[in-house]
Amino acid sequence: MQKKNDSTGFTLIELLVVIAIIAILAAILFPVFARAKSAAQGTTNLSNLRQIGLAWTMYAGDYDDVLMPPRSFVSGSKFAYWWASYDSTSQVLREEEGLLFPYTKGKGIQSDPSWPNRLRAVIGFTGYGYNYAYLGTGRVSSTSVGSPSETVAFATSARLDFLPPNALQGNTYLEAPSANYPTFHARANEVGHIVWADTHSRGRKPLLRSTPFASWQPQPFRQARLGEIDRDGDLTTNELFDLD
Ligand SMILES: [Ca+2]
Ligand SMILES: [Ca+2]
Repeated sequence: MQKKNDSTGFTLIELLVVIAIIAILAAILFPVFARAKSAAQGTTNLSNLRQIGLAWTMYAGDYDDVLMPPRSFVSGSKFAYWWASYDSTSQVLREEEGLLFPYTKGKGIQSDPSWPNRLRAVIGFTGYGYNYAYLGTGRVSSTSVGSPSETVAFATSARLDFLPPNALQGNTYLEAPSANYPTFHARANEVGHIVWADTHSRGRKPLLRSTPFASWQPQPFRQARLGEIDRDGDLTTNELFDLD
């Protein structure tokens, strides 16, 4: 005659061992999956930024080597920006009328698919910001950029909205350190991504502020992983943005 518990297959101890093994495997694998996801996110950003950088170079090629301006008048209350056109009267945004659209040959390059920001109607679904202060004045020749491989063109960018609910929003104009408003956004494994003026793209950790600056406290920016792109640690100089 068989014992009753033979037919159950597992003893309680065996079941507990199996559960423990599954728990250990999950603990090992989940961080791996999370890192893989972040790595994939970084790859998308690098690819998008590189295409934006190439499109930006082609734009200058078609306009007597003058680098893309911050915006271009279309008609009435409508302007074209690098990512889209926007009519402030009708509040209509058209990505296919963005200044870089003829060169990117498609929608979506201006957005980071892993960071679905749709919080600002005026800029739409964007994930990157332009070094507008130095490169995007509409009067800069591409030949006047002194060291293109050390000059930021575009980077992953966001901004803090200081109105409730203090959302983290897309930002299309990247600020240099001396502007005292960190907008370089690290959203993949604490790394942000940059396309430089020579169109090479790389990941980089933002310099996160630790002391009060202008009228701001550093904590909200640190928490949001918003920082600076700077080489010498002196935030009054913009050596990675300027034309020298
Ligand atoms: Ca500096
Ligand atoms: Ca420089």
